[in-house]
Amino acid sequence: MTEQARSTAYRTLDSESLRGPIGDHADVRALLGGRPQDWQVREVGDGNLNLVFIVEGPEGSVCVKQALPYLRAAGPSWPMSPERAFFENAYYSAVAPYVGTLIPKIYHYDAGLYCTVMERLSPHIILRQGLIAGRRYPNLARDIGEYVARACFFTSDLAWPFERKMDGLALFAANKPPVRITVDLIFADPYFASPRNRHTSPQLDEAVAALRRDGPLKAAAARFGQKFLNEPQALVHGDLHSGSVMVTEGDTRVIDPEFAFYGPIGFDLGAFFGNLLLSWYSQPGHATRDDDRLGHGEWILEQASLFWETFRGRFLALWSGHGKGDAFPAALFSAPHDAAALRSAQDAFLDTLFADMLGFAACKMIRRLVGFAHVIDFDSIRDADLRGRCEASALAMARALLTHPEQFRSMAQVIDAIPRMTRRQAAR
Ligand code: SR1
Ligand code: MG
Repeated sequence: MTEQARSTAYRTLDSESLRGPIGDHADVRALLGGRPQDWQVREVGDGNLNLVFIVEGPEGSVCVKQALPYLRAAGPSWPMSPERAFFENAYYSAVAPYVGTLIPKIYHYDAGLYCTVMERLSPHIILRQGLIAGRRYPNLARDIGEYVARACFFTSDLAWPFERKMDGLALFAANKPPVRITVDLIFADPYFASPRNRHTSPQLDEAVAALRRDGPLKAAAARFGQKFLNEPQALVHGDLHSGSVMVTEGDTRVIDPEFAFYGPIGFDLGAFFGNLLLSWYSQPGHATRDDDRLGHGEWILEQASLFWETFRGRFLALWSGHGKGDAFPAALFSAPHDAAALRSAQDAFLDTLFADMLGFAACKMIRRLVGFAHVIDFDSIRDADLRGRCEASALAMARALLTHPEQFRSMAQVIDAIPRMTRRQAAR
């Protein structure tokens, strides 16, 4: 069968049937070495949506990701177009010139199988698992801050003439199923009694009932939902939580951009920031006799702060050095006396991104605590009372971020509002 014929027919791959289509690519065969029938193949996907295979040959290994036509987490009763794999590849192509080695190498995309052959990241692990295990990553916050600044700046109207962004908008406007999931699972379901929701019960029953009675909170979440749909500032990853980052001590990679679309920059910022906060709130649940997690908690908060500062600094530097777009045209600010006005406008824009980051972070936290798809930061805490206490504290912080934004104008105010973990809490 030719490569073309194989790639036209979609079927769900398994560890036997993927050998044919993968083996058709001479460069992948060379990378793996040996014959397809001798390769070791195992399915390792643990996410909500896709199949993920590791293929190992005598010379090397690759990762193969295939989009299923339904949600893996729910099964065939919840269909979802596998087209998201196309947009994942389109996103990688769009940001690759700007983000260097912060994304994996892509070897092939099979448009018929909705399947990508990419670099196997090893010995990397998923960041969320590393944070649960109490590991530290010295480059992480700077790398992700740089990543979001570069990916978002260079896909915004600040960097290029608007025609370029409009082409991107037209392309990614078709990535509707992931946007539908976000609209429903982040900005709607958590705030009413949707059958898809779950929470730690009975421990969180009262907190969840209070959340669903809280009119100002629901209005704030709805405003961020509206912003999500109405502010195509840049091409955003769309799902930049700690499960979408793979790490070693010295290397950071962003993966899984299948939710990519033109949206608010604060959505990516908030995803990463909110998941660091979730990790912080889950730490008492991972404390042991030997490790009270107090130091780890402090480190996580330092990273949250460093992430924002890195993003802010890099975004401003790019704006000053590469602002060739139709937003804030350079011609308007060419005289020395224009510098102050531009600087003030830049600061004001970064302030709006900061506020957006916090609001979206809060929405992301709430959905992981009381919505459909939870996170193992909390789910792996077996003592339900302890888990409930951790989750209730995280929920309270998220509610405060959404309902009292005036109290969180700076990172210091955010960090100060996070209750210091006590030795007693950590030891429980
Ligand atoms: C039903 S899909 C649930 C979540 O998994 C993905 O990682 C996204 O975060 C999505 O919201
Ligand atoms: Mg994902």
